[in-house]
Formats: sequence, C-alpha cells, structure tokens
Amino acid sequence: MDRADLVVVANRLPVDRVVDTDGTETWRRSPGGLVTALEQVMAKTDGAWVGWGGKADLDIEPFDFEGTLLVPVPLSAEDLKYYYEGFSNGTIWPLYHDVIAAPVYRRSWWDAYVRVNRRFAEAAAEVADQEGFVWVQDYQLQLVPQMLRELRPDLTIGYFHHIPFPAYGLYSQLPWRRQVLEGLLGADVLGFQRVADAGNFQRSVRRIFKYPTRANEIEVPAGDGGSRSVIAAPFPISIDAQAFIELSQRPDIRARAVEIREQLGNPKKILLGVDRLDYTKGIRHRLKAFGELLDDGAVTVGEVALVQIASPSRPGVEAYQDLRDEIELTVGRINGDYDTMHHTAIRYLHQGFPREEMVALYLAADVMLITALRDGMNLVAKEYVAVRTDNRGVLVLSEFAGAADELTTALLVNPHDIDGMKDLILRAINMPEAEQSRRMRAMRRKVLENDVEAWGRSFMKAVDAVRNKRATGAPI
Ligand code: GDG
Repeated sequence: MDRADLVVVANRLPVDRVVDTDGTETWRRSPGGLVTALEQVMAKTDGAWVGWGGKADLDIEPFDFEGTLLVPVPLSAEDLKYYYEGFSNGTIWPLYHDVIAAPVYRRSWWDAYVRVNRRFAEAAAEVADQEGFVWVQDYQLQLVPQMLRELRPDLTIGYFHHIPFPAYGLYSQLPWRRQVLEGLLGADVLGFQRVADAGNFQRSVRRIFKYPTRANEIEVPAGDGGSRSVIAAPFPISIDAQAFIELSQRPDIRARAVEIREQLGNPKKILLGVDRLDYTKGIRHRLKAFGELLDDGAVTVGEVALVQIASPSRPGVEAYQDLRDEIELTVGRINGDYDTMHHTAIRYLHQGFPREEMVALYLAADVMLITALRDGMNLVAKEYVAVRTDNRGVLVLSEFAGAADELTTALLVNPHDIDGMKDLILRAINMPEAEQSRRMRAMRRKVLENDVEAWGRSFMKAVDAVRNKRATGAPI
C-alpha cells in the first residue's frame, strides 16, 4: 500500500456511497464541514484519510479518491451500537456538553470504544509514512493518539476536538477519566475550540496526573525518564467563507430566497433556526420563547414566521428519539393554536437540504436564532454571517456556543433565560438597519479573516514548530 506523509483519521470517510440507477456503487464527496475544513490542508500533500465507510460490515481495500488515499475501517453492527451510538454518543457527547442529557456509563460500551479506537490506530500506523504527520479528529477517537504513539513513535500526532471539553467537576464523573486523558496526551498538539476548553483540559490533567503545565504546554513524563511537551491550545474552527459568499451571489439562489418568503406568505420578518436535531442545540428553549411571544401577542402569525430546519441525527440513540417527539409535540401545539389557512407560525422541517437551499434560507432570514445550550463552535452562525453581504440581518447567538467568543457583536443570549431570550428576539425583529449593519459588518470581518484555511494554517504551524524542534534535537 502507498504510504502518506499526512494522514487524517476521522470517524467517517469524507465520501458517501451512492448507488446509480443501474445498480453500480460509486463514491461521492460528502457535503460535511470537516471535509471542506481539511480539504485545503490535504490538497498540499499526498494525503490519506482513515475512516468508516458509512455502512456496517463494509470491508473493502483502500482506494484512491480525487488524489486522496481512502482507507476504510470496517465496523460491525455491534461496533456501531456500542462504540458509536453507545460510548461516543451516549456517554461522551452528553458528558462533554455539560450533562444536558444524562450520560450513560456502560462497561461494554467502553470495551468497544477501546477495541474500535485500536483498529483506527492500527490502520493509521500502517498507512503513515516514516516521520509523517497524523491528524486525529474528534471525540470518537480520543484514545488513538496514545495508541498510535506506541505503534509508531516516529510520527508527529495532532488531535482536534470539535466539541467542548467540560470542567473537571463534570469530567471527573467518567469512570475511565484517566485512560481518556492518557489517550489524548499521546498527541503532540491538541487543538480545542475555545480558550475555556483548552483550560478545562489542562486543569483535568493537573488534577488527575499532577503534570506541570506552563501556558499552552503540558510536561508529560516520557518512558526514558525525561519528558515530552504537549501543546494544548485553542484553534477555533471556521468555514470556507468565500465558497459561501459565491453561493450567495448566484442569481438562482437569490431568486430562491425571494421565493421562500413568498411561499411563507410574505411575512414581514422571517426567523430561522438550522440545527441537527440534537438536545445540545436548545431547540426546545427557542420554541418555548417563540410560543410565549405568540401567547403574549408580541408577535403575530402572518407578520412573523419561524422556519426551523432540524436535520435528522443519530436516530438510533434513545435521547434523540425522545427529543424528536417532544419537539414535534410542541410545534404541533403552537401551530394548532396559531396557524391560519394562509400562514403558519412555525414551518418545521425534519429533513436535510442541499447547501444551495441552506444559503437561500440564510438569505431569506431576517433573524437567525442560535440558542445552543452548549456547542463546540457552531458553524451555522458563521455561515449566516458570511452570506449577508449587504450587512443586513440579525444574529441571536448563545453565549454557550464557541462562536460567541469571536462574534461578539451578535445579540448574545443565555438560552436558559426564557424572558431574556424573548426580549432579545423582539429586539432583533425591531432592530434599525443602521444597527444591523454596524453589528454585521464587525462579524463579517472576523469570519472572513479567520476562515477555515487560516484555521488549518495555524494548526499546521503549531505542528511544524514541534517537528522542527524535534529535527534539530532541541527540547520541545
Ligand atoms: C460539530 C460541533 C462544531 C446542517 N443541516 C444541514 C446542513 N447542515 C450543516 C450546517 C453546518 C453543519 O451542518 C453543522 O455544523 P455545526 O457547527 O452547526 O454543528 P455540529 O454538526 O454539531 O458540529 C460544532 C462543528 O462540529 C465543527 O467543529 O462547530 O460545535 O458540535 O455546516 O450548514 N447542511 C446541509 N443540509 C442540511 O440540512 N447541506
């Protein structure tokens, strides 16, 4: 097998399997954000990508896709149930999002997590070139850095954590808290979304292992009696802002934005929510605030419409099934109380849409509502801002989303404070254009300057610093 000097390891490969009308199976680039985020980094070298192919028991040989070697990792139905739906999304996801839902601690899930992480580490060890760089992605693979270091001490290893890292008081619940930290500390560079996430991680390391830390560096004892320094720092992820701007300029997409408003019955103000259907996103809180505004008579159906896209997510996990039921009951009640023959209060769509349609929705929306209870970054916030080239529109943004650290001129909201959220929604609906423009301009500057390419560059700069020090034999 060809070896690669840059290897990305992620839960999923960056492609989806598609079956043509004649029954032949091909691969298509997935629309996901991670793919675009890493595209520019990958384009510069002969890269490989290790990940699951998207179907249980799919066991196929590595293959080339548009210049990248894709290395499929087979996962059985049981692996998916225990490692993916179980430990990743039933234990780590809720624990790391401040226990919004109760994490479940099950030893059989942990065993599967260890087993599957080892499989990913072995696949990466096999494909990485001598002294190459391996970049591990996200919470499903926290043990891979250390496993990989043991297999291949010559490699430089990076890890990026897309979700929050919780405070020690919560993290310490995890029965395997030592093993997970050891796994992560196998990396040379650990990237987090916010300053607070990197800080929480460092504090957990200090509390559990007593390793000394200085600024972004952690001194980890090495086997030879010496030590090795691990960088743990914030690298806030971003979007391909230019690609979104280009879409927003397309005449067909602009026409579609106008059409969306017409199809909603030409309300004066369109409010929009776009989320994976996930309990971290605060969809229930948003609906509660909007429902109360209708009850109070502060907004009226026909004048204001809320469009809520809730893209289907993790349907195999019980908490997601319950959330869906709860949201659909609430939407049904509100619409039942307030819809007319011509207008709806909430246009709720439990569907995924092409990116073009998402951009048309962003263009149509006067107010974007992001009310996550906890969110690593929230790319939707940055996408909305990027496409508002006329500097109009209002972003209501949760303080608990990573994006709030950068988009400081959004209307920042505490989604737990329903009265506060109602006030802010009204303020957004009534905001004068001059104020919209002042706030939006500042946010657009941030997103355009700190796009995903800049994110990749800054992470790679930290990696190169480690590699250079190693090459010159200087202590890291
Ligand atoms: C995790 C972290 C962090 C959504 N529905 C559709 C669709 N989307 C796209 C959005 C956006 C992406 O999916 C969602 O990204 P978010 O950042 O909002 O949230 P998560 O999925 O939870 O992502 C998060 C992120 O990783 C990156 O590090 O920011 O905090 O939780 O790009 O536009 N895209 C299309 N159709 C849909 O129906 N085409």
